[in-house]
Amino acid sequence: MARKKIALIGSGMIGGTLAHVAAREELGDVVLFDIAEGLPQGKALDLAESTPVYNSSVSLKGANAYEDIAGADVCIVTAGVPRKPGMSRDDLLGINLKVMKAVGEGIKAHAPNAFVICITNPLDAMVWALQQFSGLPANKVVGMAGVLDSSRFAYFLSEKTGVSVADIHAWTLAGHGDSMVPMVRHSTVGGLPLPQLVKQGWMTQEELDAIVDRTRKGGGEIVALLKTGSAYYAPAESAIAMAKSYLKDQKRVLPAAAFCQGEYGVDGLYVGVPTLIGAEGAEKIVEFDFNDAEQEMFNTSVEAVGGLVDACKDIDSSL
Ligand code: TXD
Repeated sequence: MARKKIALIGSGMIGGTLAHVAAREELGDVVLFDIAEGLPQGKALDLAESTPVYNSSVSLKGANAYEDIAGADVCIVTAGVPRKPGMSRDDLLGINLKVMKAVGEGIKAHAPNAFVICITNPLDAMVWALQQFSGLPANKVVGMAGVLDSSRFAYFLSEKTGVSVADIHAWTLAGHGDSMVPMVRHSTVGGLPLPQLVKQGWMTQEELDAIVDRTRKGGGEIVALLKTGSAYYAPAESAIAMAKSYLKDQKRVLPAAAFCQGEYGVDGLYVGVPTLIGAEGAEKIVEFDFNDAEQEMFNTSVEAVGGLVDACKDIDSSL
């Protein structure tokens, strides 16, 4: 069987880390693409020079032309610009929307059969725009945010309880932003739903509330520490988990931004929902039972996503 091909659109901090992990895990040949000249070539060469050390047989190549992503099985998109001082959220939206247009057209022309994972912020709106611009089927385009947010939630729960992360299943759903919804009743530590942990004295309600709050602000906590950028190790690992589930048809159920068509009462938007990812892409959305409070938080988050998508439509009349 021929090696798989993984195209990384954007070769910045997350793109470079994605290439490193993909090479170490021998997921396939890697093409690092970027508009910056030299950056993807330099990272690809540095990484290629490391493959003899750990005996990885994949190739790594840097590229500035979309022709080089031809036939990719997976495209992971991190291309875009981060928010700079003085720039509004709308300014960022407009700039990254243009980037999604270029990337979407590049994928449509050269890798129309790929499974596409978008990471660029604002995530839920950018993955929607990328699907529109690429014209790929909605089940082949997903967004990564929930695996990361849920992993942060799981890590904080592990730190508090002393239970291995292997025995924690944490879920964070809805949009990727301050209104994300950590699912307290559906998340478990050693099989126990979180409210039971509180009842049994593993932690107080206040401590659990603080973990939920820290999860919501997890991205900002890293930005404040790094000062020069945002998180990249955990985001890259999260996208690799999604790519692997597709490439190996693992059929894992992962929290992903998937295109909802009636699920959870959402129609025509991408939001974070438990998604079965296999060889057909996003194969099925798993529907948790929500109580009224959970549904209300979910709806609030979905409204925020809808607002961003409307802003995209206002900026680009072709949408
Ligand atoms: O959970 C999540 N979804 C996220 C999202 C978690 C963390 C970070 N998240 C977002 O990912 C972040 O807000 C950014 O929008 C992306 C990528 O983050 P990264 O840290 O990798 O950003 P960099 O280092 O700035 O890299 C972006 C690269 C950079 O090399 C640019 O030259 C390139 O994107 N770029 C482009 N590449 C191709 N085509 C175009 N048009 C383009 N424009 C910029």
